[in-house]
Amino acid sequence: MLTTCPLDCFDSCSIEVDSELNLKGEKTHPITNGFLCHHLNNFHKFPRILKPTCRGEEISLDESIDILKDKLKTINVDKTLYFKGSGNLGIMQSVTRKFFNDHEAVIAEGSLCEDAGVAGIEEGRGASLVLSPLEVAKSEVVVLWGRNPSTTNAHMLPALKGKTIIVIDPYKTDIAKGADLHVSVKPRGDIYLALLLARAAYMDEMDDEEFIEQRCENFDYYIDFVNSKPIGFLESRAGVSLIEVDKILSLIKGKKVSFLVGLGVQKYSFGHSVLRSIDGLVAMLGLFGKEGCGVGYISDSAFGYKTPFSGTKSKTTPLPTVDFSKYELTFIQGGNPANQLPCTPKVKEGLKKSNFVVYFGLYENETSKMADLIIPAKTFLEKEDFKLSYGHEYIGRMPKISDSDIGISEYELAKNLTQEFGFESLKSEEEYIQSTIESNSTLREERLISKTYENLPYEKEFYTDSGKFEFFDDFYDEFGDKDRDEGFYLLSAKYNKSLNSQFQTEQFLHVPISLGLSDNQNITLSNGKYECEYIVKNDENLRDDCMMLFSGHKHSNMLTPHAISEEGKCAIYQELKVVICEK
Ligand SMILES: Nc1nc2c(c(=O)[nH]1)N[C@H]1C(S)=C(S)[C@@H](COP(=O)(O)OP(=O)(O)OC[C@H]3O[C@@H](n4cnc5c(=O)[nH]c(N)nc54)[C@H](O)[C@@H]3O)O[C@H]1N2
Ligand SMILES: Nc1nc2c(c(=O)[nH]1)N[C@H]1C(S)=C(S)[C@@H](COP(=O)(O)OP(=O)(O)OC[C@H]3O[C@@H](n4cnc5c(=O)[nH]c(N)nc54)[C@H](O)[C@@H]3O)O[C@H]1N2
Ligand code: SF4
Ligand SMILES: [Mo]
Repeated sequence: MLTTCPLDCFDSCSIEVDSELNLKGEKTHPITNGFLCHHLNNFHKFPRILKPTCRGEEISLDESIDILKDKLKTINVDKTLYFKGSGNLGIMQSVTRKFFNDHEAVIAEGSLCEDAGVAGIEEGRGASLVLSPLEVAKSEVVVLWGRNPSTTNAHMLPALKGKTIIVIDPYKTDIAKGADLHVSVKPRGDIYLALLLARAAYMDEMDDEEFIEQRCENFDYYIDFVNSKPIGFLESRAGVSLIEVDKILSLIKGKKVSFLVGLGVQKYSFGHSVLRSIDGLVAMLGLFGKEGCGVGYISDSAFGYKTPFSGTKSKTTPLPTVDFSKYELTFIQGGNPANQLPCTPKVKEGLKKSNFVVYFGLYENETSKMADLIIPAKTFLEKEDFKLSYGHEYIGRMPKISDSDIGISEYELAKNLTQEFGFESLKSEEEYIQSTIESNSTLREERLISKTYENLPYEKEFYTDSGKFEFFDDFYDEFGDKDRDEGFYLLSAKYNKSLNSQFQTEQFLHVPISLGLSDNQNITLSNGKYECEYIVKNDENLRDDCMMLFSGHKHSNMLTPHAISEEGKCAIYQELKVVICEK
């Protein structure tokens, strides 16, 4: 049978499952091309939670649900919090949100991931559409800008073969090592680099006058704004020289260029402006809506679709800075906030104070260890679902393939609670799934795709009120005006054997060789408020002003800030610098 990988990943692989539940990539799927990655190749090896527990004691599934119901009935809805992570991106995962919305509990809303960048994209383009590997394959040049597909997007790699590759990343990634050009931008410097590129491209008359005239708004203000920034200032903020800028421009001039932008560029308070600056450059070059061109980011997978479960009766609280201590009942599904939320000292303090924490998930993790009640989930093979992709146009069905005595599905749990509380009954799973698929899908060679991609992205329109691309003409960088020289940027990147904190994580602090530290030595870092000890690994791929932790490291968020982006309610992991504490 066929299903789809549930994980938070660009590729949404199509999977063949045999009668023994062995998983293989579907050979004829245009994106999956017959291979899966480490996570799904080893899926059955990772130990899952088998039994519900309450304060450490094993209980039956019915008992666990009775305890949850009792808490829901006795605790005030204003003191009840719903928090959902991104462990499984199936549409049906949010059915529990519907229950908590009907119950009028508080819903943690916002993003640990891409939403600062999305906010900027929506300001300029109106919607964040996918740039599929099938389109990237038609490019002549690919710019990997704060994105690392060899780890995070393996099914993009075939599309990069034979192309001119430019990597813009403070870390020398594996692809950067073999690239035509690697630009080791200063962290937080991408907006200045985008402006510098725009300025130099304009001087070189690379602006696409026809495209700008017909399809864009506000170009005159934009170019005045770009030209008002002194070149030396832009070079120093970007950490990139005009010579390197000229090299980039000479490689992309007159070519079909895809810009694949990742999380790296927007882990900052002004992340929305960074994406807007990159989009501005690309629009000025006239590279939207044309074959083999455009900007691809972590896109809006549900664009054009009518998704169920997004009721708005409830109050909300911003997810990246949620204060768990305010809640007497905290329900956490499919996430690991005690590891993945910024500023985990504060998160853990809050979880300790929250009277009753429920963890509904597949694996033991830092959060399950702090939970009062643990309810095991079913795996994606054991429940009905389907998935839209943020990296390509194909829609993935996820039918129930096997039975299991372990755990409960999100749908069954929500149905049970909905009945108990006398709320309007849920529709059948099939109804939710079918109506969502029908709301915006069509067939391409007998496979379901999103109708949005019958045309090239933005070929016909931008999705702004004017229908045109809107250039920006200002931004605010508070941090940039403070002392930028002291301490180290603490980068965070994804690890090839983990999916954030799931599966196999890595436990080192990567440091630049120039520091002269020894491998496996312990050092303590501080962000001015909290300190944390780490084990060192020398890494020749780092700039001298950077250190790096992989997402999922047990202390990856001990020193990240309790703060939120200016736009998009998004976490901003790299806003602060850290210093080494002298012993
Ligand atoms: N194997 C694996 N795959 C994954 C994941 C995983 O955990 N493991 N996570 C999935 C998820 S949730 C997401 S959101 C995607 C993310 O996918 P990506 O965006 O590709 O992932 P990141 O590793 O967060 O960031 C990419 C690069 O940004 C660089 N970077 C850091 N700071 C800056 C900066 O200031 N400027 C620039 N230009 N670059 C910078 C990092 O060095 C890194 O190489 O990947 C998904 N795929
Ligand atoms: N320092 C730092 N922090 C980061 C990042 C970073 O790069 N650096 N990346 C951020 C990003 S991009 C993201 S997307 C977030 C991700 O943060 P989280 O959403 O917390 O993701 P995971 O760590 O993958 O934890 C997901 C959990 O979901 C559970 N799960 C899996 N499948 C199912 C299921 O079908 N049902 C249920 N109920 N549970 C399931 C598993 O038990 C797993 O432990 O982290 C963010 N945090
Ligand atoms: S590459 Fe991504 S979608 Fe494919 S199996 Fe791995 S995690 Fe799943
Ligand atoms: Mo993410």
